[in-house]
Amino acid sequence: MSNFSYEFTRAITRLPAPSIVHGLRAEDLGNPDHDQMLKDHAHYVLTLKEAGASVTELPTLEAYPDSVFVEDVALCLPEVAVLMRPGAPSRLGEVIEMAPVLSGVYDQVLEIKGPGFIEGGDILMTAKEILVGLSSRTDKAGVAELAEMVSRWGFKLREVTTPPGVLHFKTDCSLLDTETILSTKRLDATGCFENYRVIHTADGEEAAANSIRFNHLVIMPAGFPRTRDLLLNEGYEVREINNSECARLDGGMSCLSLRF
Ligand code: CIR
Repeated sequence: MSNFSYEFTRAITRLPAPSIVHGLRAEDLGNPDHDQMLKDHAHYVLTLKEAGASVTELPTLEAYPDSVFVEDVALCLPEVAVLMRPGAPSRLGEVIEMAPVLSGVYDQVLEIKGPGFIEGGDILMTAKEILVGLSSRTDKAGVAELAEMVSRWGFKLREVTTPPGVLHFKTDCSLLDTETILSTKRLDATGCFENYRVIHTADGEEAAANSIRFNHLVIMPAGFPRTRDLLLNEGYEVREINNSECARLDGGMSCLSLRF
């Protein structure tokens, strides 16, 4: 039986626009270098293909600086795609751009209508449930609307919290296999992963938590050798991608694709 939480056939990505220099960020660490980001993005897409993905590569959207972070605008379940309602006002228009793309792939595309807000970066699908972290971008009303919507396919949704100062729930965790989560210690300390096996990122390597499992590969940001070695010792097959530019905008591996 296939496992919908990390076995996928398709991914959607979007090329970073030159306007990426205006992307949102919690802290000013300097502007990302667009040329470097294009190289990293090409490597990311190639690695998704190595993992077995058929990748739909969308063109740049200059009007939306953060549009490379496609994960936040939709939730792609096996049966249905749900368009999100980003809590960042500058990102609302990205949803309208993604709608026709998903309609071309899915028989059914639903949308979060509000008044609540919810972003894909706050949603972690596991084999048994959908975890959604409240954050500065995702509120209770957004979670409730999604919970009601997906209950019709039998999905169980659990509302959890994101530690203060962390942009999205998945900034601090990722799914490694049906029972294993890679998490920062600060997120795990909230108790949200009690029913899972948890591997902690190495101290000082918290940014490694935003990785993805796509079929046989774990795709993680480069530069976190102790966490990489932990994963290798656990038997995971790992690929590392330079993430220096996305990191300036609080982005990591999960944000850069929709996977289904
Ligand atoms: C933002 O603040 O919305 C973007 N600069 C980064 C979004 C990262 N997305 C994600 O973690 N899923």
